[in-house]
Amino acid sequence: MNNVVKIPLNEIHPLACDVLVGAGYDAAHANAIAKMLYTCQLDDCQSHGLFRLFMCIQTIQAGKIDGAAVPNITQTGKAIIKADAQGGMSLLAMEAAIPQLIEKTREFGIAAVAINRCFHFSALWPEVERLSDAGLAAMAMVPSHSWVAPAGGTRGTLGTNPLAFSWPRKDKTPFTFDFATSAFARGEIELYKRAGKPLPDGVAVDKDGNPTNDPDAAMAGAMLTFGGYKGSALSIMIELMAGPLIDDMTSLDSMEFAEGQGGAPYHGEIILAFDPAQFSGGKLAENDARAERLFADIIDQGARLPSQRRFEARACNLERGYVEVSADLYNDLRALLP
Ligand code: NDP
Ligand code: PYC
Repeated sequence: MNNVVKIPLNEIHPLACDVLVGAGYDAAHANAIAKMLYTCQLDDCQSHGLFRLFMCIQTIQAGKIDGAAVPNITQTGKAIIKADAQGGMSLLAMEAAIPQLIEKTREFGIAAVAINRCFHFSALWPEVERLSDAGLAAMAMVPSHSWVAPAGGTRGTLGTNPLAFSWPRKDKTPFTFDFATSAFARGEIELYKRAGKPLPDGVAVDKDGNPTNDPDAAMAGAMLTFGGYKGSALSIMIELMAGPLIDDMTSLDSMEFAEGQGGAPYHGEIILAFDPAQFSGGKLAENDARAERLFADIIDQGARLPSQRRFEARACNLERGYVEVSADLYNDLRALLP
């Protein structure tokens, strides 16, 4: 970033809340969204930090979301907890369900939350890290809109479909990854467009199916999955696990539901949690040591673990007390204030 603005940490949440409440979200939703944006911005996750305020505002302007929806949690005694977001943003439903997910995972060894009927705009790593903070391993998946062509195809069928995983580590930051199964997240292409930068090869094809490096042509055409047919298969799995498995929409359904309007996709989300104490038959220390040997061997050869950049960014931003965003983004964000 060339021209940057420093935003003090204590100004991020109020800035986001003022924008969200001004746009029509109630205080509970605004607070949950602002917390998520703060968490991502603190770790320099630019595509899903404060930048996502634009998507949140477009979503409410599109008129389909209920900015005051109260989530309904059911099947609380079972290993599969249902969290109906009732047409609101996903985050309040997620927050309401996580404590029960932790409790049921400790009881049964494995449990899941199916969030239904939610609008979804956010990164998944903060959710799986809530679970690894509680000593559990966890995975989360969501579809999005059918912007992404399957391997060998030319038109959007799949979503950008992120997959997040977190593994708890004693006295250390967890092993976490969280990435779109498309070569680039849509948010990342939007940031390239804002910066006037060409995309690298292999990210998208234009509307005629030809490779393109132009962000506008990519968004009008079809994005590509990462890793060819392998990413494509993972993406299809996510469609199934976070769609039909939990009685909710695929990315094709979600795109249709949007009727051409902008904003966050509307669909479901699945979060799975695993209790290492139960899976390992109580041999936790022995198996923690096995996992640590694996991580050590990776680091020893000069490779880095996913999330390492993020944890370093967090430490740096906490120490200096501010985050940096591009001046253009900051000005556009301030223009959203009522
Ligand atoms: P990135 O490609 O930027 O990074 C994905 C992961 O890979 C991160 O965990 C990252 O760690 C890690 N990583 C990056 N480089 C390396 C490396 N050299 N060695 C080891 N690990 C590495 O992610 P995406 O752009 O695909 O996704 C960004 C965000 O967008 C995600 O949080 C995702 O949840 C979100 N998203 C949300 C969607 C939704 O519908 N809600 C849809 C699509 C995406 P680090 O952070 O430390 O660099
Ligand atoms: O970046 O692909 C993306 C995305 C879709 C919905 C929220 N983020």
